[in-house]
Amino acid sequence: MGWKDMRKWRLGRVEEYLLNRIEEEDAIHLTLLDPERVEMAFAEVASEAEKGGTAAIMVGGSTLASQSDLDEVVKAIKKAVKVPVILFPNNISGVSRYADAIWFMSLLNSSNTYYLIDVQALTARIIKQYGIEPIPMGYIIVGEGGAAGYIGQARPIPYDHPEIAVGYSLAGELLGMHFIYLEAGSGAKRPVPLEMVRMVKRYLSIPLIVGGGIRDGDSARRIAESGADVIVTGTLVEETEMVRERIAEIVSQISHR
Ligand code: 1GP
Repeated sequence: MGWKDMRKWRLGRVEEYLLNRIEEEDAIHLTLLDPERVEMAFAEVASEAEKGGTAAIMVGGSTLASQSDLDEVVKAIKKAVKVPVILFPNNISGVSRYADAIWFMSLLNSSNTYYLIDVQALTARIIKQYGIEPIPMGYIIVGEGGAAGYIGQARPIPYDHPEIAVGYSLAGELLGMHFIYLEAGSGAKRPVPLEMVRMVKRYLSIPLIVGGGIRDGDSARRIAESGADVIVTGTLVEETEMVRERIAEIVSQISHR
């Protein structure tokens, strides 16, 4: 595609789908599966999450090193669900040709240019070649930050400084990103504070994703009411046998409010 065609450029299929669902349902839920949890029955968990009402399956993990393991997991999930499978890459190993889309993300508050732009430069060409739909996203780590904060060499934004989160979120929007993701880190003891979600939402004109440490419908609802358009949970499905019910509980609390 030459630059002249760019004027006719439209949103990709998966992005369009996500925006439609947000519009129709107020807030949506995405399920994150980490291919490194080898004991997990990925296809079954994804299918149960879909039945519970999750809008898409995200696949990725902070320490994922094997692209071939990722391929197998993505293929298995693709066979089991109709909702899109979106990559959530941690590094060059986080790209699989079998996925529908990829969060083409930059860790905006990393202190290392590798996570800001270099890993994107290393993977951009194959993403285009494979025809995986890229969804540009600004990723911002707050509070504890978990493994993502540690590996990504982030300078996590303190919970009591929402104004800093506003600055990074808006910088992402003005740089042309389509989504902003406030991440407390997988398994965080405290999710992103409501005041931070509220303040970012007040200024932001693009959809806001919030994840990290969200375990139940109540906390998901409070975060959605504060302004999150997308709620991501990961650990939840690793800790329960009742994937469908637990996801359905969250979805019922955040959608059609
Ligand atoms: C991590 O935000 C996601 O990237 C999900 O976090 O595992 O705590 O649900 P949890």
